[in-house]
Amino acid sequence: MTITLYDYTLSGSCYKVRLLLNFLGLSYDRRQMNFYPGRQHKSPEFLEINPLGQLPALQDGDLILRDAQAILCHLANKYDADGHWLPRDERFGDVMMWVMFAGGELMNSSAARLHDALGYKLDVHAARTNAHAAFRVLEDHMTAREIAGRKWIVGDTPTIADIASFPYIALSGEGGIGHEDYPALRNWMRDFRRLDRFHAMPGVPEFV
Ligand SMILES: N[C@@H](CCC(=O)N[C@@H](CS)C(=O)NCC(=O)O)C(=O)O
Repeated sequence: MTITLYDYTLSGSCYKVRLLLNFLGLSYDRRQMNFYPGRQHKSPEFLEINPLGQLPALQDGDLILRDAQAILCHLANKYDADGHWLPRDERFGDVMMWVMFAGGELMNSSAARLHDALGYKLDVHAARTNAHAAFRVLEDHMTAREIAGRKWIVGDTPTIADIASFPYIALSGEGGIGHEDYPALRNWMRDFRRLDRFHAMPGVPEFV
């Protein structure tokens, strides 16, 4: 079965999907989209794939999916038989809660970055304020997890909750959102970047 990722290298949302594909060791066709300045994600051809005109999108056989979080769930459900990345036990709801948080509140960090990097017209002050509020929620959670001797958002091993949350925290400096006030998030990002098969992107280098 061929997997095709409609991708843009600098997109943190596409990066979520590349991370899981890499962790799972899945090969895939990478359809590089000219997001900027070409706006290929708004072309009639791509709107047939995703009528929202957003990246990423994924085709897996006959199935076409949009939304990074939905794609992570699909890939983990289909290709991660032992449930490492999406546990099917009592951790499931907790993982999904944080995956939704990554696709919701944490996207304020993406908005601030799009404003600063690509000149998107939006209320960047509100985006930064909301991103900091979201970072604080995860910082408090990860501080409690550290005290309990745990490294990951849920359970004892990384899950798609960590994958979905990582990019827009790691890239937030590009939207004027620093990590100074978030020591537990800094520790968590360091551990994430040390994972086997971790995949870098511009702005998020390999751990050295
Ligand atoms: N809910 C989507 C949002 C993805 C998203 O915001 N993608 C950006 C690129 S990083 C995009 O395509 N923006 C174009 C637009 O919204 O018009 C997801 O989480 O995958």
